[in-house]
This record gives sequence, C-alpha cells and structure tokens, in this order.
Amino acid sequence: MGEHRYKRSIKILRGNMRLQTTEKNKLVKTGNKMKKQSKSIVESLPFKIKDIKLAKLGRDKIDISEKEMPGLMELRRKYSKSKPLKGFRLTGSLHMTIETAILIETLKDLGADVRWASCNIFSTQDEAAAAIAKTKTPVFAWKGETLEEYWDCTLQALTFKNDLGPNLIVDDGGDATLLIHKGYELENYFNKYGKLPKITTKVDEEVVIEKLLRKVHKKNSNHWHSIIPDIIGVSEETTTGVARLQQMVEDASLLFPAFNVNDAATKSKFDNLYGCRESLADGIKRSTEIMLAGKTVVVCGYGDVGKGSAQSMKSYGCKVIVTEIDPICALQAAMEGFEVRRLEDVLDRGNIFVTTTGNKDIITLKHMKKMKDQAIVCNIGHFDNEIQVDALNKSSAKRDQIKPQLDRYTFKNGKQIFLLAEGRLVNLGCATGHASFVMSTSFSNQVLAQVFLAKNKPKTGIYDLPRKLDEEVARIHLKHLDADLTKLTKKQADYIGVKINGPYKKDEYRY
Ligand code: NAD
Ligand code: RBV
Repeated sequence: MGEHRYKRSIKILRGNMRLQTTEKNKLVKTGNKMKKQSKSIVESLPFKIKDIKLAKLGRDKIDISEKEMPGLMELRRKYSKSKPLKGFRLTGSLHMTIETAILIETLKDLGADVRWASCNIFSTQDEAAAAIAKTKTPVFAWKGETLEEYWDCTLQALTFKNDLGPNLIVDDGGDATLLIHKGYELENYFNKYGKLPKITTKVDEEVVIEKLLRKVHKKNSNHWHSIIPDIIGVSEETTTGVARLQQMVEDASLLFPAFNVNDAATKSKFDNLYGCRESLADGIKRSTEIMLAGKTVVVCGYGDVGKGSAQSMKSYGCKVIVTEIDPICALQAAMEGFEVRRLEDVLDRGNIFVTTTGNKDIITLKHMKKMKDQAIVCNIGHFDNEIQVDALNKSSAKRDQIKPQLDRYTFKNGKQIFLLAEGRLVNLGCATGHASFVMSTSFSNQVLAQVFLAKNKPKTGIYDLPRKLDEEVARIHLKHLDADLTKLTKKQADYIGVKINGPYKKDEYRY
C-alpha cells in the first residue's frame, strides 16, 4: 500500500500513545470476555492458494534451491535441536516465493507455528505456495490477488486458532504491521467516540483496508487490543518498511519492538544491490522479450537498488542515465560514468524507465505522456506509487492487456507505452524475484532477528543486527563461493585496533 495512506494512519495514531498502557490492559480483559461470545474474525481455512497440484513442482524447486541457500541450511543445523522458536506463533507477510518457502521451513524447523501471506498481489510463485500448503502450513497467497483478497490473506495470516494473534512477525514493507496499527487505531476511535469514523479516503486500497477493519470490528470490537500484548516484535525486510517504522518511532506510535533486517550489511549491500542487478533484467526480459543492448535506460534513484539496476543495464550494453535528489548519490553515479540528468529532460531519450527510489510520484502521468513511442515503464521499489498508475488508468489513454503484468497504453496522439506489473515491483511481478543465493543472506538475517526477538523480548524500539552476526552470515556464504578469507595476525589486529575474530569494522562503517 502507498505511503499516503500510511502517513494518515500515523497521524491518527498520534495522541493515543499515552493512553496505550492503561487502556490496553483494561481492554484486554473485556476483549477476552467478548471473544468468547463472538464468531471468529476469519473463516477457518487450512490454506488458500491457486492449485495444490503444483506442490510437486514447488517441492522440486525447493530441493534445488536449498543447495543455494547455505545460510538457512546452516541455521537449521545450528538451531533445529534447541528450537529457539518453539511455542511462538509467527506470521509472515513476505513474497511467497521458493526462497520464502525455504525460510518458512527453516522457521518451522526452529519450532515456530507459522502462518503466511505474500506482501504483494503479483509476487507469489504458486508452486511455492502449493508446496508449503501441502505440509499443512496455513498459507494464503496466489499470483494475481485482488486488493480485497490481498488484505483478507494478510488478516488470515495474522489470525491463529481462537482468534489469537502472532507473537512474532516477519514483515516486508510493513503491511502486517500496518493492519495491526490501523485496527488498534480504529478501536481507540470507537472507544473514545462510541462510533466508527466515516470512510472518507478516495484511495482504493485504503477503502479496502477500512472496510476490512470494520468487518473485524463488527465481530470483535476489541480484537486488535487483545492481540497486541502477545506481540513480541516484528523483523522488517525492506528499506521502505524500515522507513515506515522509523516514522512511527518519531511519532511515538510504534506499538511493539522492530528489528531492522534491511540495514544489515549482508542484506542491503547484497540483496538490494546484487539481487536487483540480476532480477531487474529478468523481469524486463521475461515480460517484454526486448533486446537491451544499445537501448537508453533511465534509472530513477541511485541508492542500493538503483546502483544494482544501473550496473545491470550497463552490463547489457545499455546507455544508462540516472536521476537523483541526493548530491552524494548523484556524484557516485557520475563517477561511475553514468549521465546524471533530470527526468523531465530525458523523457524523449529513454527507451526504458525504472524507478528505484522508495519515494512516490517519481514518474507522473505528465511524464508518461511525453515519453518516446514504445517506451517501457517499470518500478523495482517496494510500492507501486513510484509511478502514477491510477492517473494513467483514469486518463484518456487506452489500455490493452497484452498478457498478465504487461499492459500497453495508447495515448490520443497515437503514441504507445508499456507498463510492467501495473507499476508493482517488476522483478517479483514479471519474474520470480531475486535468486536463492542472495536471498539466503537476507533470510539468514531474518532468522537471526527472529531468534533475537524470541530470546530477548526487547522493549519497543528499532534494533539492528550486531556486526559480528552480520560477519557470520557473510562467512557462511563465502564458503559456498569457494573463497578463501585471509586470517589476521595478532600483531595486525592490534595495529588496526580490532579483535582477531572480529568485528572488523565499526558500526558506522558503510561498506
Ligand atoms: P535507498 O534509500 O538506498 O535508495 C533510494 C534512492 O532514491 C536514494 O538515493 C534517494 O536519494 C533516491 N531518491 C529519492 N527520491 C528521489 C527522486 N524524487 N528522484 C530521484 N531519486 C530519488 O533505498 P534502496 O535500498 O535502494 O531501496 C529502494 C526501494 O527498493 C525501496 O522501496 C526498497 O524497499 C525497495 N527494494 C526492492 C527490492 C526488490 O527486490 N524489488 C529489493 C530491495 C529493496
Ligand atoms: N525479495 N524477495 C525475493 N525471491 O523471495 N526477491 C526479492 C524473493 C525481497 C527483497 O529482500 C526486498 O527487500 C523486498 O523483496 C522488497 O519487497
């Protein structure tokens, strides 16, 4: 869902925080009483997926990919006996891919009771979901969900037997966290005013969420207050999700602890960079089958994802133009040999436009109207609001769906552009996301974060992975690539002021 909606929710949450503890405790009791009288807030289903017959294909792919995920396999070996997640209910809201299936099975191996939904309507690999469903793990995800279905699936993943909520959450982009916070906020409003607020938003997805929360409220007016005391924390996968959490901390509206997985070096400096370096081209090519060599590609944003994307396109023989707002990133792009321009100045030059900013309204309807005939427009950032897709759909441009996740728009003057994955992240919407090896580094951090939360039950706040564990994740993956690490001597260690076994860098080091 988009940032606009989220900001709004934070605003409403603001001002309720001081009430939180006392009100929460009081309401929990009422909630438990009420729960006995009310029906379950969701239909009881073992799973909801596209086709269970795909389980064999999913299992074969899982077997192959496990060999490429040494970090997760090592964590299974390390923890499957002690089972540090035993007795914990764990909800995941993260792209339901083959790699995620291996994450789920690792979390289960560590003892967790898992329920899962995807964090995007297009990113599920149906064979992965089927393989997981076959193991009797409740999974609610299929490729091509409607927004209503998407949020129903998120609610399903958050709702355990007897309407209990999770103890632990794995979130990607923050939608599971958001639903809980918005539900809590709605109950606060009701408790204060004795009625529910009118739905005033005009944003489709916001309306869907508001309606869903009202359905829950009708069945149990205290559901979200009753589940929050059981939540130990969330581990957040991506840059945009972390940005949302940081805003919530600033607004003092965060209701439970959060672990920042994205900013582990072995996550953002690998997945965001090298992951996108391969999966961006995969998405564009599977969808459009276009020859990349010689094309002009405009990459908006030159952070970790932008760096990987620009490098990828360059390696295919594209002429790459970068747009940036941050002078440091712009200078980096210029010194890598990329042309740095403003988007409005290169609309008639680009054959392909890629947004990578985690920001909104990067490519507007006005921009799209001025693009070259046959331009391809796509986004690899977490949310679709980087491109003004709603405005394009509401414009006079004629939309033809060539195939799912590939649309051609014809403007009145006859010019045509292609939009991939309806503006949602192209690598997961038009291909299968990052390759397994790099997801092993990301997901090893996820598992370590979950173990940390379960073990330490920290206070509300945002936590980072200790550098030593980050180095450990890298070390495990080095072996797989047949790399030999140099050993530091005691004298050398003393000279540079580190311990022989690490950590080797200060927390501020940027890699
Ligand atoms: P980042 O913060 O490192 O980079 C974003 C860059 O965009 C920054 O350098 C920022 O200055 C720039 N930017 C912001 N507004 C801009 C504007 N108006 N015009 C031009 N540049 C602008 O973040 P990141 O880690 O690179 O992640 C970017 C997005 O990609 C996030 O939404 C993240 O969640 C998502 N992500 C997606 C995948 C994937 O597999 N699709 C993988 C990792 C991250
Ligand atoms: N991502 N997951 C996959 N194959 O499962 N590919 C990419 C996969 C994650 C990545 O970690 C990124 O931060 C997030 O998707 C954006 O939603």
